[in-house]
Amino acid sequence: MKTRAAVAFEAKRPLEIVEVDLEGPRAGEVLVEIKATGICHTDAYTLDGLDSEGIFPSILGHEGAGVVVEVGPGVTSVAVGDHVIPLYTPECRQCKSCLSRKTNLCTAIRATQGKGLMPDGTSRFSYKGQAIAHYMGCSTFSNFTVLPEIAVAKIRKDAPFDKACYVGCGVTTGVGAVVNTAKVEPGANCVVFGLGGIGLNVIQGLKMVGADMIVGVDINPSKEEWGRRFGMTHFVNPTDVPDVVAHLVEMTGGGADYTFDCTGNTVVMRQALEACHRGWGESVIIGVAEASKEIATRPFQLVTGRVWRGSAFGGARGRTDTPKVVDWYMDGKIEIDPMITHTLPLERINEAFDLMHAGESIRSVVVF
Ligand code: NAD
Ligand code: AHE
Ligand code: ZN
Repeated sequence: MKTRAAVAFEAKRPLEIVEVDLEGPRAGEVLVEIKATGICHTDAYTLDGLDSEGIFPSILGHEGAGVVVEVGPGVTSVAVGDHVIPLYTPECRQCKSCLSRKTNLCTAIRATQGKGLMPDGTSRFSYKGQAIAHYMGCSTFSNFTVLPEIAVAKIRKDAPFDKACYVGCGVTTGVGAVVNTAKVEPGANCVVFGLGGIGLNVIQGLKMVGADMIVGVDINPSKEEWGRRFGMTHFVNPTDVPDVVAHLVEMTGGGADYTFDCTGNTVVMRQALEACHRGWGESVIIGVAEASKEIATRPFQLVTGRVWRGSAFGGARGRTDTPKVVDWYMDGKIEIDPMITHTLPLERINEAFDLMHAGESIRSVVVF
C-alpha cells in the first residue's frame, strides 16, 4: 500500500512529506493506522545527527496512537479495530529480561530495532524502490506503520488519540521514572532538571505520590509557570545563582532524596547527582546524551552513598503498564491536555521541531 509519511532523508535537514510504499504485516506483525503522534526531543536528537544509532533515510516518530487495521499470521493478542499505542520498549514476556522481572528492557527484538529493521531483518517501508529504515521500532511519523505484535499496547477505545499518543513516550517516561524507577515515597524532597515534555511529567508524578519539595531547575524562565501548574513548589534558574549544586543542597536541607535529569546534558547530569543527599540520595538519568558524551563525577560522591541510576520508558513494561497510564489519564489522576501546546497536520511537522528548539512548546502533536 501507499502511505503518507514525513521522511528524514538526511540528518539536519527538514523532514519531507511524501507517499511511501508500505508492505503489509508478516507473521507476528500488525498494520496500524496512526491517528496522532507526539514529537519528542529524542526525535530531534536523531534528526540532528546526534544519535549513534541514527539511520537515514528513515521515518522517525515513536509517540503515537492508532487503530489496528490488519493482522499478520499467528497474531493472537490484538485484533482489527483495537486501539493501540506503539511501543519502542516492547514486552515479549519470554526473553531473559522480561522473565527476570528486574527490568522493562525487553531484548526480544532490540538488535534489529536498533538497525531500523523489523524482527525478520527487513524493512516494510520503501520510497522509489529504496528501503527506508524504521525508527525505534515505531515510525509514527507515517499514517500507516507495521509493528511486531509484542510492540503494541491495547488501550481503551474512549481515550482520545491526540492525547493518548503522549503516553507512548513522554507521560509514561516521566511519571514512570517516579513510580517505577525511583519509587519515590511520600514526603520526599526532589529536584527535576529540565521542565520540558518529560520533566513536567516527572513533576506531576511527584505530586501524585505525595512528594514534599518539588524543585524545578531550568534555564528557560518561562518554564517556572509551567512547573508550578503541575505541582512544582520551588524554581531555580541556574543562570541566577553562582553555584547551582550548592544552592540546591542548601534549599533541600543537605541535598535531595531524589533528582531527575530531563535535559540530556551531561554537565547537568553531574549536577543532578551532586545535588543528592549524602548517604542516600538517588539521581535518575532520563535525558539522552548525544553520541560520544560521557558522564563524570568524583567517585567520592558514590562512596558517600549517592546513587546514580537510569530510566528508559519510565521503567514501564509496555503492554502491561501503558494501558494503566491511559486509565490514570482518563480517571483524572494525571493530566495531559494542557501539556499539548500545539496540534498540527503532518504537512507542518517541521514547525513542531522549530517550536521545541525555541522552547515555545511543551508537546506538539501531529494529527493525521
Ligand atoms: P524538551 O526539549 O521538551 O525539554 C528539555 C528542557 O530542558 C527544556 O525546558 C530546556 O529549557 C531544559 N534545559 C536545557 N538545558 C538545560 C540546562 N543546562 N539546565 C536546565 N535545564 C535545561 O525535551 P523532552 O522531550 O522533555 O526530553 C528531555 C530529554 O529526555 C531528552 O534528552 C530526551 O531525549 C530524553 N528522553 C528520554 C527518555 C527515556 O526513556 N529515557 C524518554 C523520552 C525523552
Ligand atoms: N539510540 C541512542 C539511545 C537512545 C535512548 O537511550 N533511548 C531511550 C528512549 S528515548 C525515548 O524518547 C531508551 O529507551 N533506551 C533504551 C534502548 O534500548 O534504546 C544511543 O545512544 O545509541
Ligand atoms: Zn521519546
